Amino acid sequence: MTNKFFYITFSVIVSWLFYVIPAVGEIKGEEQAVLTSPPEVPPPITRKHNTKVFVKLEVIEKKMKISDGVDYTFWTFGGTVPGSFIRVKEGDQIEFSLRNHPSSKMPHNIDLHAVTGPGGGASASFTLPGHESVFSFKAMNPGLYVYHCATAPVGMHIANGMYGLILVEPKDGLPKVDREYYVMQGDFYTKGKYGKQGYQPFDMEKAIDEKPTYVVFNGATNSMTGDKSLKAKVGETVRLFVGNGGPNLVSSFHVIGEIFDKVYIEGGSNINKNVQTTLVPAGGSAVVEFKVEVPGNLVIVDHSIFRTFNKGSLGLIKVDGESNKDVFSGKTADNVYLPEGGAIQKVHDKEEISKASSPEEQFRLGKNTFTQNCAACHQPDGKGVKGAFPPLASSDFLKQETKKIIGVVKNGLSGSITVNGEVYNGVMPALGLSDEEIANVLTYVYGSWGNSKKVIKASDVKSVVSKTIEGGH
Ligand code: HEC
Ligand SMILES: [Cu+2]
Repeated sequence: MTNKFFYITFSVIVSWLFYVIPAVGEIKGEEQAVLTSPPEVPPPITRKHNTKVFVKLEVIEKKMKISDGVDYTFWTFGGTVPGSFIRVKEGDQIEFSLRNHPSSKMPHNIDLHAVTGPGGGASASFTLPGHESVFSFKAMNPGLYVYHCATAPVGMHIANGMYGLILVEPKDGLPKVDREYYVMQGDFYTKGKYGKQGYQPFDMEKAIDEKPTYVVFNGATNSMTGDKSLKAKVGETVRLFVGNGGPNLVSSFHVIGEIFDKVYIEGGSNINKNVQTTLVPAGGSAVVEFKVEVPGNLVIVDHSIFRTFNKGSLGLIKVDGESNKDVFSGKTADNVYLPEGGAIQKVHDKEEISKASSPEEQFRLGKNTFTQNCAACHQPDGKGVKGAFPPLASSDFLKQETKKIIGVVKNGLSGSITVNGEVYNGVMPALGLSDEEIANVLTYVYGSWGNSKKVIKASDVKSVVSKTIEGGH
């Protein structure tokens, strides 16, 4: 009796399995993959079935800007660094064709971390200039995967920009969001120092020593600032597909002014919630999601922070919309603070500042403020750093209305500006100085290095509207 029952149950299950298993893997029809350049991402996949997907990717070696006035020979997948974004569905059959442009000097190949098979397809895709290789694979595991060139010397091919991301969407897709962007970090090694103008060749020694000249998102400094900033509106949800091509550094990926509501750790299926900074290894990825609640600039950085301010790992997300004072008030008070004990020294300083009635006194105090707050970027001699921080010495920018210049120091500045004929497209943070300090430091700046010798009063500073402070933690 019991045996018979088991036998019947068993045969029902077996026949059900035979029915279901082929259906799961079944491939219906075929289509061309939509490929996009960073920071764009192909649209979500809406079909419910698996299909045969054709991916055609072209390797192009070409000269492009790595920074303002600095050219570099990149080796690219699809003409951009990082390479074209590829989006398929778990269970899809992918026929991959790698084409190496006839003008290339090198053979190249591709190792896709999404491939289950030897070398991720590397030897199957080894391609000489003017040739095409074809191989196919099944997207077995959902996740966000790095692909890269794996032709010797591998480090050099990756260092020249040969990497990108392929997303294998899970069976049931990803939750709907309002915006998706593609952001990939990489470290670069040039003969000349950071910002050194003109053509800069690859420096193998620096690469071996793991001492990058540039650490950037999407292949160049300022790839996502000014007009190229990513965009979002208050109330929207944003998903960043984050990758790190390396070749050497790991990224402490962080967005200043946001908390990641969700992180798909290492680009896999596990989700961490409420994350401030997520580690993205070289040759690894993460998917981060957050809702934007207040307007302003969110700053994408590698929180190994010298890389951000001195090597280029900085991007912006411009959020437009209504402010929400409940979520973030902006500065609501600027009071005198005189604790007991600290009083003697402080009272003295305060008196000095408010007492700085003479321009000479303002100049002297302003020099201190400059040394402590400005010199790190604009340099002690005011000459700045070419390609990164504009000069204040004999700056033609300073000839504009004083109101505008006060606004720069009070509220910060971003976007493209021209100073003495050089274009700068960086971010100057609002430093939270008092009106007196701003008056003094500008009196010092105007009074130095061949500038116009204007004297700025605290009341002038007070009359300039202060905007929501951006870029702070
Ligand atoms: C973290 C680096 C940094 C610090 C600190 C900094 N600046 Fe700037 N500053 C910049 C950058 C970058 C720009 C250019 C912004 C752009 O291109 O949009 C700039 C632009 C300026 C400009 C206008 C351009 C010019 O060259 O005339 C002035 C004036 C200026 N800063 C003054 C100051 C003063 C005064 C301080 C100190 C109170 C200061 N900055 C601190 C980075 C900095
Ligand atoms: Cu290559």
